[in-house]
Amino acid sequence: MSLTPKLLSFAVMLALGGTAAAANTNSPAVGRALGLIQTHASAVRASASDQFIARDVIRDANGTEHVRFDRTYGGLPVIGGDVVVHSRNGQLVSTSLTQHGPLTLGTRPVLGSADAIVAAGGKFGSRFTGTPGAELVVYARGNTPVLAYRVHMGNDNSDMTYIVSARDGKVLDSWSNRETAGAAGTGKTLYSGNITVNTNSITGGFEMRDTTRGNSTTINAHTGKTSGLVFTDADNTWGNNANSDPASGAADANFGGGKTWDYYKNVHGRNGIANNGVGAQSRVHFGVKYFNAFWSDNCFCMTYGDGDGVVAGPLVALDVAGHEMSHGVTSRTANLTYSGESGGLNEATSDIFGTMVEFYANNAFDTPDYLIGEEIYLANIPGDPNQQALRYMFNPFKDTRSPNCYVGTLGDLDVHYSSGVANHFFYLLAEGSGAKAFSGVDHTSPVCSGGALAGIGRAHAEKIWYRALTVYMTSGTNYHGARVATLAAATDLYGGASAEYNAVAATWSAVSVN
Ligand SMILES: [Ca+2]
Ligand SMILES: [Ca+2]
Ligand SMILES: [Zn+2]
Repeated sequence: MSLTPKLLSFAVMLALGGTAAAANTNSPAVGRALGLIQTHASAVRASASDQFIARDVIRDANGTEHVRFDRTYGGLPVIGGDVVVHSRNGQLVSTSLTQHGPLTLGTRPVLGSADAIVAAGGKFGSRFTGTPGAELVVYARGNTPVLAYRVHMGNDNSDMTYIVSARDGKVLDSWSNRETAGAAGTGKTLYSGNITVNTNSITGGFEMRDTTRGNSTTINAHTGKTSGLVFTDADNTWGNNANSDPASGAADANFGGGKTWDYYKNVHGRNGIANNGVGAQSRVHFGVKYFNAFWSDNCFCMTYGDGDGVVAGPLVALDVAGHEMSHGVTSRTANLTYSGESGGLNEATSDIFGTMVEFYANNAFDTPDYLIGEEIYLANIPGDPNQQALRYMFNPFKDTRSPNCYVGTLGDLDVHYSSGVANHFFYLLAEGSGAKAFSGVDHTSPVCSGGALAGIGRAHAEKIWYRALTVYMTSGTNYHGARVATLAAATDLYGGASAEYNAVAATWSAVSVN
């Protein structure tokens, strides 16, 4: 039987599903993917009774589209029937799914829903609260799809789903809705107070694996230089807010990784560093007195040293985490070469987004500012207006090495200093020039030429930089090219005659980039 008539119902489902589904399911990519399902029914193992409801759309920089659908069969949800359609230029590239074949089963149950609830109660016990719900579904996770009831049953301590055969009442599957969403533990960090860490239940306790963020893991390198094992814990309370417990710094790294993931997801619609939903690994306690942190594309991981213990503690502060992970974003987008002016722009991109992650998290113990790495300096006293930091975006030359203003020889400097001009640009674009304070720290920012600047706010400035990075910058972009790229981004986002466009132009000129 042809799927053609079903296209109409696809369209209707899409319209109805629009508000409940993710915002990006309004994308035209959904229509294209539905068209591909129609012409490639066997690739998604579709039957004539199937309908597909878009749940997520990811579009890569190269135009490749990944549209995720849930499936229904005769109007019943199909558990295990979800599919991702990967396409490029309107052509099917591949599909991702686990359903073994097209569904052919009947949808008339032998048992009623009350029978299914009794069967589930045989597993859960009688101490459930409220009225358990039972819904007829197709259970397609096994080799032979069957008609079943999905029973939801819970109390204060437990929240369970049972799959009960609609033919004979056998409990086919069950899972805890709390565990599949990750277990929420407590992290006692070094720099960010006590925070929630998403972990994973394992036999005998928990592991530091965030199942809600692409299975990001936190690894203990045990002062070695090779990889180690994932942190585990019996009671899901991690660390003691001090270095005496190695899990404290792990909690910081986990927190930084999680906030960075959430920042890119919620502010920029990016699904993980590589935009593929896969979480990165964080490795802490690397080496002995190692005063650095780095991102590696090879291991898709961040590595944090413990600092020298004299000037600095472990480099697991939130802005450092955001900085390192943003190198991964850059490498998968503009891929700015890590030398010369493009290298400075690469470093600045990491400082910019590391700082935007700090503002996004808005943590009470690491309040937001435009300093990089201030939390790791052991001599810093909270509230002191003069904090020591690795870099100062509002006035880069405060470190006596990073120029505030563009000069032709900028590209000869180390990339951590040639980043200064772009950091300065971003600060001025977001916040404006002159005297200002964040978290009690003086942020007075000078201009190199022209009059005072007002700033357009962080929310627009970060969008402009992200679009410039992901759409217009390339590996060889220099400072002039960054000006061109951000102007193009501002045009796309706000219009060529917008206040934002004019501010981008004036702010680059204010740091001598023309
Ligand atoms: Ca801070
Ligand atoms: Ca900071
Ligand atoms: Zn860096």
